[in-house]
Amino acid sequence: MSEEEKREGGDRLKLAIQKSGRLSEGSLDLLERCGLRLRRGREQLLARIDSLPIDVLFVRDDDIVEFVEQGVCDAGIVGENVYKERYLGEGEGESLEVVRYLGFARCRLCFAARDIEEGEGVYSYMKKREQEGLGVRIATSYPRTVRSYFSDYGGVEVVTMSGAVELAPRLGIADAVVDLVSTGASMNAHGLEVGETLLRSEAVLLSGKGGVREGLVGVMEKLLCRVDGVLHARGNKYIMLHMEESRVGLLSDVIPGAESPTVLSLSGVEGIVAVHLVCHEDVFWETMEALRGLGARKILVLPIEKMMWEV
Ligand code: PRT
Ligand code: ZN
Repeated sequence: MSEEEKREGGDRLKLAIQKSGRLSEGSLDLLERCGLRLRRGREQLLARIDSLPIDVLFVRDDDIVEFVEQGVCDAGIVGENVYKERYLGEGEGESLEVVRYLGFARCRLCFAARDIEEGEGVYSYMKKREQEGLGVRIATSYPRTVRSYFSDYGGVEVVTMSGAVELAPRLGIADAVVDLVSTGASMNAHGLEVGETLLRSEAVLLSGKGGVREGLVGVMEKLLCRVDGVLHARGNKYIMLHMEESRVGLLSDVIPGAESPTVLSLSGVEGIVAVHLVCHEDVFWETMEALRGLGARKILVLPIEKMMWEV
């Protein structure tokens, strides 16, 4: 990006998101739920938002941390794994901070090898290799994270690969791998068993540690408030049901935060009321069954789209 482009729109907050990949859909969905509609042509790398002074840049995920660090962008959405990998470098990334955990693109950075049990710890694997007089070569795209994690173990050699890491043992390049896993199917398809988890990751919103540029503080606050509203709503459900009025007090045994629900009378019906309440977690079938156990009927569970919930 040229100096001129950097200066242009200096009063607008620049947010970097992944152009295309596993973070894109979640990032765009979050922006939309925040009411930030993008004006974007198909191949455009930058899109304006009309409702707030925000420009969105579409880039490769690997560039996002660096862009925020260099001040090319004010904030960015990236996998925590990518941020941590950079943060572990000599001083790099230290000027950044995670301002929100966003709850999508969840995955684990895992150790995997052919000759281990599912979930096996690294320590027992290393011990076995040591007893056989062998060291371990680990292929990964996350060399800093791996070196740091294995710093207490001797005899570990890290082989850095930018992709196709799962193939390394079969190709004889390495004995084991450390790579991202969500279902584990890809590892298994390459004959590898998934062992210990080095890092759990999800998408995060990053910005500079000292906050954003002076003129953008208010915009960032607004953005964070909307993000919080979306995140909060995601973890909450709205429940409506009918039950005996005398049993309403028992609801808090089943649903956390149900101490003061809205109770409405039903016209022409004595002793039975309609109850409306917000449940601060996902509602599973077990919860529904427990509600029925309390005598609740006509139970409806609704998603909440947005929330501003001051207690
Ligand atoms: O092109 P660009 O550089 O922008 O994208 P990229 O190809 O480097 O990244 P991308 O889009 O693959 O992933 C972006 C981010 O998504 C990662 O940094 C993680 O934070 C997150 N994420 C979440 C994942 C996965 N889930 C995931 N499953 N990243 C990669 N995978 C891989 C996994 O390694 C395996 O190869 O997906 C494959 C399928 O996984 P299984 O376990 O379900 O078989
Ligand atoms: Zn990438």
